[in-house]
Amino acid sequence: MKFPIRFLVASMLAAGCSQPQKSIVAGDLESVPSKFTHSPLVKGLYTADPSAHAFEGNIYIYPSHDIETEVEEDEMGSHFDMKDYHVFSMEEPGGEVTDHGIALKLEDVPWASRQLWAPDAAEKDGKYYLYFPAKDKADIFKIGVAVSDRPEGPFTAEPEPIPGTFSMDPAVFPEGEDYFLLFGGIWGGQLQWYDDQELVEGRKGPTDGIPADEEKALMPYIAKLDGSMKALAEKPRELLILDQSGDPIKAGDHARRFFEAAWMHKFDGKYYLSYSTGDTHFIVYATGDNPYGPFTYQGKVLEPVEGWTNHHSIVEFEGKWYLFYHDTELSGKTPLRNIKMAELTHMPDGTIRTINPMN
Ligand code: FUB
Repeated sequence: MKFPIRFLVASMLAAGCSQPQKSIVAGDLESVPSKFTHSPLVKGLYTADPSAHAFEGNIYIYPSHDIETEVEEDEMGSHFDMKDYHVFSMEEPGGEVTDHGIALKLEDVPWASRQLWAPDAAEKDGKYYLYFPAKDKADIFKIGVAVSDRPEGPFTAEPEPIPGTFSMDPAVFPEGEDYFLLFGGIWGGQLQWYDDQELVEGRKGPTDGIPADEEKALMPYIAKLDGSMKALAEKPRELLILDQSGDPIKAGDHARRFFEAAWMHKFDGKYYLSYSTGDTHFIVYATGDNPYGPFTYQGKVLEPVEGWTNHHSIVEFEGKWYLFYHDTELSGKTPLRNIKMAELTHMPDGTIRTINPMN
């Protein structure tokens, strides 16, 4: 039996995460039993770290663009050697995914040397801002911004990174007139090389500067953007994540501590901070009463995917909530990922129903 792709993907999304489902790779017409709960959204190139937004009545997705590379794999993630961004859109969940082509290239970012990692985007007064991490000429991650009149770009990069930013994985949380930039990530993300937001000389590896197991874990950062959207309005503040007893999550608590991929959304008056736990491969979340926190750990959003990294976004579209994430279904290789989406459920008590990416 053959169905149009649109119908099959829409049915799978509507079925939620608790039902065993068939996975259809976009572009195939046959229904193929699969160990994966959801299907890749894009097949023609490798995509990862999907930051999704509802812009102009459509869903726009801002992912990393994974490529094959000769760069040797190391613990700092050098093999994630991305050189440009593509922007994708869909009119509705389960609809056709449009690749809008190259939105920004490494060679067009004057201050950057390598590794265009996970980006995000925001809209203000009809202009679109792409926030992206890259290593500068000294091989230190900074966060840049590029501007366009269209959500899909092309984007023009500012000549310098955003002053006061460091590390990687930017995500923008808009609330009314305010736009908050979240960022940070340990190991390859270099956050552990900073004390009090100052780079400490001599720290080089993935664990140099990581606190001892019984100490407070490193946390992501947040800062309000100023009216230009190209600069911070304030010094970044640490987003404190507490356990249920009110103690900061400890560095040795690898199943709950912050690793990378911070994302914020608001539901029913509560702020949700979700993030990847890195080497334990979960997407987890904590809730708080305002964007600056503190946040209290609540549970898992997503179980481990196939592939080492786990990175997501959460977006509301036409009254429903969606999780965007990636795995390595198409390649079987950690640095060659593909983006996916799933419907996300907030339970009546405010908890999030955990999604399992594997059947
Ligand atoms: O895609 C490169 C890096 O891998 C991202 O910045 C991290 O979040 C991880 O997904």
